[in-house]
Amino acid sequence: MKSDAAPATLPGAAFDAIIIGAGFAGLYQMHKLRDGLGLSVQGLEAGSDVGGTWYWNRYPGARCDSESYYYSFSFSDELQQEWDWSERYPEHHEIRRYLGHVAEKFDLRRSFRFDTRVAAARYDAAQNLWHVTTQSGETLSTRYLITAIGCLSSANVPAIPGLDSFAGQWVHTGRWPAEGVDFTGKRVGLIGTGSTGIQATPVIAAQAAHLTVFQRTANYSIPARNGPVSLEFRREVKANYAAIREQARAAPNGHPFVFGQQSPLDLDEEERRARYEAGWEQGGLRFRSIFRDLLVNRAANDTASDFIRGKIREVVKDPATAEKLTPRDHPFATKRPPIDSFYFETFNRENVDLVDIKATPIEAITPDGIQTTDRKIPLDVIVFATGFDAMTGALLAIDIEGRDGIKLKDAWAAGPVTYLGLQVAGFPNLFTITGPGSPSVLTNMPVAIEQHVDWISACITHLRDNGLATIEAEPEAAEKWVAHVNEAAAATLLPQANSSWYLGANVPGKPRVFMPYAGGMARYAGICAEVAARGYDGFRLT
Ligand code: N01
Repeated sequence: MKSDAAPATLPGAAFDAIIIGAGFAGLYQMHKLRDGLGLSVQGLEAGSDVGGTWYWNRYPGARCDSESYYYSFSFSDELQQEWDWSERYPEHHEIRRYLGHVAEKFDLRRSFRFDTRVAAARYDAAQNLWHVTTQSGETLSTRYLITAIGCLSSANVPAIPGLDSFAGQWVHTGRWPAEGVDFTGKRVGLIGTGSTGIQATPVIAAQAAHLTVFQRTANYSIPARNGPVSLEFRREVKANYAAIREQARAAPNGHPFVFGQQSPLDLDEEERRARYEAGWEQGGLRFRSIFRDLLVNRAANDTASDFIRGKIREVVKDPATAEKLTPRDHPFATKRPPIDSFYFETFNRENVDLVDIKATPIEAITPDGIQTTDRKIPLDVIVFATGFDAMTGALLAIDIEGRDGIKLKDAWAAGPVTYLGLQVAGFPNLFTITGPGSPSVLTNMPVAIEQHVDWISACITHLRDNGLATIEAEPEAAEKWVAHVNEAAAATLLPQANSSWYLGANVPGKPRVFMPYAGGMARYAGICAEVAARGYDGFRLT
């Protein structure tokens, strides 16, 4: 069959592909399909510009926890050679500038419609097309539908009684107003102490008249040790980019770090402490890779958890506050570990208070503040750093209907079921970039995104070259994959954090299922490559 056989069969108005989202994933997918394969592709994006997560997350202190030199695309050497990062951890403005530069360089904006939120998508078996309806009621048709909507994009605003009555301003960190929020002279309440709350706390405290942090679960955090990137470092990185990228792809989590080969249990107390101290000084997520077994051996993990608890006691001057800030209910790194710039130090400031809302829960929001079971805290601004309906929230916010009228929300009523995190049985030609069941949030995201985009693009090329028009996951393959995802999680300590968003525990009523694939990025990429090499084993191609 001719290589362009499948697209030629499409009715006139239908696109070959629609991509939802213009973040890292959507931009690269657009480039690959439009410029690489020559398909007709339409992008749809709810924001007013490119950026994805970085378009929405503009809260004070928002920066990436991956280091700038490897939190970027690897697909274009010209791009990686011409771009200069200014800091060890890129700040949100700088990442938006980077993605804007990518959009300019590859002329991507012209293929996206902005301010266009997708409301529904329906598979039409007779035509083998997806009909995609926007919130404004327009319907576009396409053969392939690709979601590039992010894993952490559906903001979780807790249903606290009285929120509507609040007379001040309230904001969610993942929907930060582009014009910013001026905290000068204000009494601010911040709810949530995940990566976001931990990044925002020191910056808000420095500006506000007073900051009250409402903590439900105490968290481990490692100092980021942010700072400017030297010219010398930049040169070295650029000279070695190929090797750095290869190392990132070969690593379990997409970070180009060498994991320690030892267990902390192999060392005596003094040497172990010296290693942890060195890791603490170096800062960042590298701390996790000092030893090989922190995420699989509870006794090994206890040594890291104890070390961090000791640091919190050293840094925070008031012992009662230090105790409240000390995590005891989950092992280190079983929830996504935050990294910070002077988070624990911030609780030594006169204008900062900590409220433990496990001990004294929030009862209500009143017109002038927050009422806990213990007292009323008057506030001018409330910041919700309460995270996201992770991994499935953004997909289920679209009314997706597959073959025979089956709705995605019904297919996933007991938790997401995917094959490789890439496809769902009953939803032909729908690809979910970094979908549940793929390593995604357990990795440095651009590595996971590039692997998915490359796989999907190669798959569509295969269909086209073989005169095929449909790919659909087999239900049995999806069931087996979910079992494997569960096995992979069970082989680690990750499921021990029972309040983790990896499990959906942060959203009331959400099924408790460990959603990302914990078997490692390199292993996962190998499985995907094998599946393709075996003629897309586990998929039905017609
Ligand atoms: O969200 P979270 P996040 N009442 O879910 C609390 C990525 N990220 O936005 O732990 C009171 O982690 C909740 O308490 P608990 C990164 O992958 C990346 O901080 O559920 N409190 C928790 O303390 C990260 O993991 C970067 O008991 C409530 C907090 O709110 C992910 O995004 C930067 C509550 C939410 O923490 C999400 O991080 C920032 C309620 N009803 C984030 N509901 C990078 O650098 C929730 N909480 C790339």
